[in-house]
Amino acid sequence: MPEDARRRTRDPGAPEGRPLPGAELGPIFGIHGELTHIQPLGRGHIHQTFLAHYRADDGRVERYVHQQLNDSVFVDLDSLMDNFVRISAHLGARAGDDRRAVRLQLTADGRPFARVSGAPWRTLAFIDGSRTSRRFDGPAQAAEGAALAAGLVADLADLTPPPVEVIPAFHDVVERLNALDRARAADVVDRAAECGVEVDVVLSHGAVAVEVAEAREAGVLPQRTVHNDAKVENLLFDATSGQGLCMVDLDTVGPGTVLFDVGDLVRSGAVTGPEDADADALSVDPGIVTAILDGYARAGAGFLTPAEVRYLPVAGPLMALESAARFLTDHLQGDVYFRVDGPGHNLRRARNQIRILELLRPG
Ligand code: GN1
Ligand code: MG
Repeated sequence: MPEDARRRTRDPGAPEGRPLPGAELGPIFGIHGELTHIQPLGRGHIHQTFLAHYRADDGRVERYVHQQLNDSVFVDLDSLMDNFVRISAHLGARAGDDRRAVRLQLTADGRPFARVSGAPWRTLAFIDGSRTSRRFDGPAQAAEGAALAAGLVADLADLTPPPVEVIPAFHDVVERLNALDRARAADVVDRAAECGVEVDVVLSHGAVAVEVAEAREAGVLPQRTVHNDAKVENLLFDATSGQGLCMVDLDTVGPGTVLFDVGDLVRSGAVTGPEDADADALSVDPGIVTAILDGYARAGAGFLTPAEVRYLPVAGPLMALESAARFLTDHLQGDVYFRVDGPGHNLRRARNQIRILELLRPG
């Protein structure tokens, strides 16, 4: 291993100084080159993701993404990776261009993930010349991003059998609100007093969750295979042209309503700051909200029902509400789910999402 890679055995940005993976991963995943550089990638709250450079004998550099999977969040890794294999293969066959789909790099002995010193790891091919955004830079990019999300649903409509739901009731927003109520009552880390106002505000918005749950139950909002984590950071764009390439982070792809994806696009893409920015500084750009909703309706015209199109404006408030409830619940439970940079991080995220909810639903 070159000096550079050997020296960087700690991630300086991580509060716990988490170790960087070393040269042992390459051979496990059938990568023959020499590891020349490795660094943390992205801002995911669940897995730990790294970008690794390998130099082959002929001098060519190939880049791969190594991910240490969080198996306390995804407890059934076999189902997770069975979904992943089928979804990525299906999308890859559709794309016909290797920059337009995530490609899984199997282990040298043909498995989708490997245990290394007890920890589960998987590897993906890095998509060259791609970039991510934290939010949409204008209506054109918003429409492009919405088209990627609608395109994914269109492409997965004929994946049979459909992917299973790997985290049960993941977007059951009514249950998320009940869980928040229970977390406040249990108050296991003695934080309920400091965030009682926030909990009350979140619970006061429950009507939108009930409305959507009823529409789903009645079949007014059909069940489809959707992404289920369509925040803007999970969209890849061409670094030069800005054109949409594909969606990444396919772990939650499974049953749901299109509102989950549209809502995540709105709550993450139409706001002026990141998910943990102070709430006071935030605003929502109505032009971008419109571009997302119109862009999704246009790109999804081949499959969306009139009722789904009618419900699209509810998506942003629904997912901001769910996110606020989840961050607040995690704060009340002692920050056991989302990665945090210190105490209060989840509370800041929750306040941010409450602000977005209020900006999207004035009055
Ligand atoms: C998590 O893994 P990441 O950071 O892309 C979470 C999403 C949340 C998101 C909030 C499996 O996504 O549901 O919306 O954080 N994923 C899981 O940023 O819980
Ligand atoms: Mg994710």
